[in-house]
Amino acid sequence: MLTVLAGGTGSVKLIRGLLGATHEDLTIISNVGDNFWLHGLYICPDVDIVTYALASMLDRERGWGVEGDKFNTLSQIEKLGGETWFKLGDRDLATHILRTQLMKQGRKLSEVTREICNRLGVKQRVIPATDDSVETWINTPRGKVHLQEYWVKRKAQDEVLGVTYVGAESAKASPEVTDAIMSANAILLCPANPVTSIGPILAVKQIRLAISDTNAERIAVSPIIGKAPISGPAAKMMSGLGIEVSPIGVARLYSGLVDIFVADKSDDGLGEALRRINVKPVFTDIMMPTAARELELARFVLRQLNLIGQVGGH
Ligand code: GDP
Ligand code: FO1
Repeated sequence: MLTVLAGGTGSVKLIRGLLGATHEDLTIISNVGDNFWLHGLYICPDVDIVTYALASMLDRERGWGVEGDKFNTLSQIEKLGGETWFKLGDRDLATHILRTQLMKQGRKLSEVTREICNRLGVKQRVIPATDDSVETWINTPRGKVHLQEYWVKRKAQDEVLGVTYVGAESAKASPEVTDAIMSANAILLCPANPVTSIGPILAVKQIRLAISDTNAERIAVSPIIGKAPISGPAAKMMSGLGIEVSPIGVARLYSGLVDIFVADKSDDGLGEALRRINVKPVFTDIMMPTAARELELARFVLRQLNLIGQVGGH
């Protein structure tokens, strides 16, 4: 079994590659830090991005939402004077409506996610990191705002003074999460925003402990090449927190939780510095602009874990 820690848009590129590269039993532990309430609905962007990708219905170009979705409801919400900064498509809205309804009946997020995955024919397990509320809030000169307000509504224009995972202190790992970590053959930390995607997962103490204690081999793929992320606000967040924006900065954040660190071949001068952080550095092309590159990087990762050629690995 391969257990994967995932955020959203960057993570699903590699997850899609893994789907094509292996028959390994995949379990995805999904970030919940960017979940929020809007229009009375509970929106779980990263859980949905992963679910839609596994159901082959993710809009590949945007990296979020349902492919070919229409925005009629959003247009009408605009006409009626509602908030439209977060683009919820018509079919995407069905997920949020159903999820909110089930949660209001007292069902846990992990149960509701399982139900939605089943309905969409997803065979892999998608488990939200926690059923408790953990929200990523960004401290800016204008005050503290939820990640979605910082990123989508205000388009990351504010300086980042700090990041807080509200609720993480008391949050418990979802049932099955610790088991998925302890009993896995390997753990993969996807190329994802280390502060807002992997950070909130690791902020749940039981999860961090399990990853630190497991006998599974642990591998991470860098979301940073040189001194810049491939997309998104990771650089602004890392530098705002005083973290070096480089593969080294990411590897330090994952210190004690990762055995192998995959960085871009253009960063192969960092081998010695990575070894000093106690990770085994490996270098390859880590950009995934096409489905073929997703597959190739997934195969590379599986080879590092000796999972290709085993249990159905192609
Ligand atoms: P988010 O929840 O939408 O921010 O998505 P993630 O956290 O999963 O992904 C964002 C991160 O993935 C960013 O830091 C990007 O630099 C990284 N990323 C995006 N595309 C790629 C890619 O093709 N290769 C690698 N290695 N990282 C990528
Ligand atoms: N990201 C945007 O930049 N703008 C949007 O309007 C937007 C809508 C959206 C709707 C559903 C969904 O599942 C994700 C959506 N995202 C949107 C992506 C999302 O905000 C981010 O990728 C993650 O939350 C960051 O971790």
